[in-house]
Amino acid sequence: MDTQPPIKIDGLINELKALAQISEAEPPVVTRVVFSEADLRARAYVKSLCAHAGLAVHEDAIGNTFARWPGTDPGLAPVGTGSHIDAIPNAGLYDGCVGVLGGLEAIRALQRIGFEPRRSIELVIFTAEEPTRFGLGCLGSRMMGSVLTPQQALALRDKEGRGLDELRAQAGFAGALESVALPAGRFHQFIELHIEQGPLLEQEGIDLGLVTSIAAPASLRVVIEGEGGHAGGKLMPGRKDALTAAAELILALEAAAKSSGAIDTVATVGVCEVFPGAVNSIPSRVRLETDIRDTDGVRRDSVLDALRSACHDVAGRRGVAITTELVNADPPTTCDTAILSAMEEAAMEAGRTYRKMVSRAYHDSLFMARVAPVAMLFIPCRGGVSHRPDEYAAPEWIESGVQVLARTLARLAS
Ligand code: HGY
Ligand code: MN
Ligand code: MN
Repeated sequence: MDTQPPIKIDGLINELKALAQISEAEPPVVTRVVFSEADLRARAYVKSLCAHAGLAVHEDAIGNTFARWPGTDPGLAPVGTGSHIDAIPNAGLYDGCVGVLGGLEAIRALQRIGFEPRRSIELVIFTAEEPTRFGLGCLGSRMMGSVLTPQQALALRDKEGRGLDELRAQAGFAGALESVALPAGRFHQFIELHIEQGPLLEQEGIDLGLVTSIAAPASLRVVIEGEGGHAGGKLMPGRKDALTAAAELILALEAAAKSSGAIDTVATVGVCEVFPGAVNSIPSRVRLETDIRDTDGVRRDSVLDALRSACHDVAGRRGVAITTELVNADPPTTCDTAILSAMEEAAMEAGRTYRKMVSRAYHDSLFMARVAPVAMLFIPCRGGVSHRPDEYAAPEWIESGVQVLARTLARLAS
């Protein structure tokens, strides 16, 4: 492509900032949990931008949103791009949103130079990429990829006990859940622009990451039932403290990840719910939500097994009851070489530096890979920081990513 698609980076930054103002928390903190009032306002804002760009917008039965730029050959499967706009509590403004608003800007830049795609180009905004509401990430793309059935989705509950049906109806989404699953071939290819959520690109001074594989995420729910009691009256011998038992499990999980033999193995306990949660009452029940990932599925599963055996060991030694529930254990995905080549050519054409790399975070592309060839394009984020309000991507990083995304989309859609 000899004409440089003109990226209006100032306008894009303003849109990202405007989107960030739509939050359940005080700006600059972004919190936007799926189906919340803020989520719905954010969706309305992004859909208005898509409509203003002349895209045909529609939503599926759980709010996955599709904004299509019709191609000259409507009979061909479209090329997709996009990401998510929901945000975990205490998040920043770039995670997901760069892929949605950056994808829109890539389309607008191609429109500005009069490019006419043969294949339609479709921007996708996935519902519930974050696990905050239901404890399971990528709800929308899992259902699109038929990784999560409607029955499994209907069984999910948030901490108030509300289910998908109730919440999606309140949000104004209707239709059979079966209709969310995409038929094979619905998309020709799919590419997602995202911040790296790691430090490598910035450290190495490289403009772009061409993602070759996406790590395999798993989540194990652990519930420890001990015996409560008075913090003063109950002496230490014979206690069945659920929280000290949980503490042993948390450290065992950390040790298992650190001793896996690979730097790619990570494990986190992000949720620790203590009951009754009174300072002078011995914890009788603890719920742990654990997050275990690796680029290698077998290694990841060995850490899951180490945690399960630690549960068995601690239960026996401490006389507590421990139950585990596997929330998800997804395989890693390998990105498509044809899309990677198109991205590489586009980066060279745009004069940007790049490197191949893995994605340690999971993304909707992990599940879109079930129905189409996928790849991801990373831009740096300052200090590798993400899932924090100080998450930051410099305008020149974003511009470089959108520029190469636009060129890649033009290649794939020609
Ligand atoms: O947790 C993740 O990897 C993603 O940011 N939801
Ligand atoms: Mn995230
Ligand atoms: Mn994300």
